[in-house]
Amino acid sequence: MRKNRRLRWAAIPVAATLAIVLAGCTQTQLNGFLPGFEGSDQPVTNHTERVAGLWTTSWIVLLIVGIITWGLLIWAVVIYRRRKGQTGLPVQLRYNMPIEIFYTVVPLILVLGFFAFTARDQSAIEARDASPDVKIEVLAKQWSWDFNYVDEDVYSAGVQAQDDPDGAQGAIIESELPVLVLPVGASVEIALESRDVVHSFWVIDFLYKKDVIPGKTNYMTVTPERIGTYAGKCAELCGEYHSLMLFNVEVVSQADYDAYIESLRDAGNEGQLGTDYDRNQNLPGTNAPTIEEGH
Ligand SMILES: [Cu+2]
Repeated sequence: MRKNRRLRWAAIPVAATLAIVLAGCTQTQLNGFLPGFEGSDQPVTNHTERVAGLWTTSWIVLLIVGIITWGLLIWAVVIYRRRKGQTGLPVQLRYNMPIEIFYTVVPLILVLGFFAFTARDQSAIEARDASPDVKIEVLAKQWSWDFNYVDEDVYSAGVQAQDDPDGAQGAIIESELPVLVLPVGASVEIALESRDVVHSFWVIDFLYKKDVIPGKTNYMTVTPERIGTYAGKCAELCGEYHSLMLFNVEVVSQADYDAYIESLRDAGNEGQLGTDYDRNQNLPGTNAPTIEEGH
């Protein structure tokens, strides 16, 4: 009883300190220093809070394990160090059943816990929407991106980042990067395809990347929730100009999205970019020569 009351009194300063410390934290710090949380309480996509939650919680658990382990290590090193005048081996300890069970069971629980939470979050993030509001087809190529707006039947074709001759060394002309425009609040399904080698579609602030593999279609399902421009890049070394394989994702209002689609139509970008420009024309099931034809 007395102990309980003391604990309760102790909880007040602890909670107050915690509140003050956390209140001083920026959104970025609270979310484990992941990008995309600065400047707004609105999450960038419907998945970013889930990703940040898994990341931050894992870090906290692992840091506690780390502090306990480092503490015990340093304690053992200091207490059991060789003193002046000591000779020979110290007392050798072995077959301590309780300790051995402890250091087998605790890591097992940790690994199973991390696995369970990761599997839970991954299945939520990877769940496909049966009827997405917007369907996009992304075609990766050495060294840029083409975007098909499937329902609207328009496209935009990209080129690799262009050097800015007036800028600093390594500067690029931002306005000439390929742009994927998405309406805010809409459930988007992005089909990822490659024209040549393996690439990886990475929108940094979406906290998500996925490999783009020739001959295979990967899917990304996401609802962008904050209007803004988000940098994207290829995250799989794909050749000489991999570093120039940049793009931007612009999340805009529905009206701005409709206007953008119209502008593509006005520019003559009607229809869909197909496999015609694929460098790989010999994938299984396409026009690879068979033995009968080739002999
Ligand atoms: Cu690439």
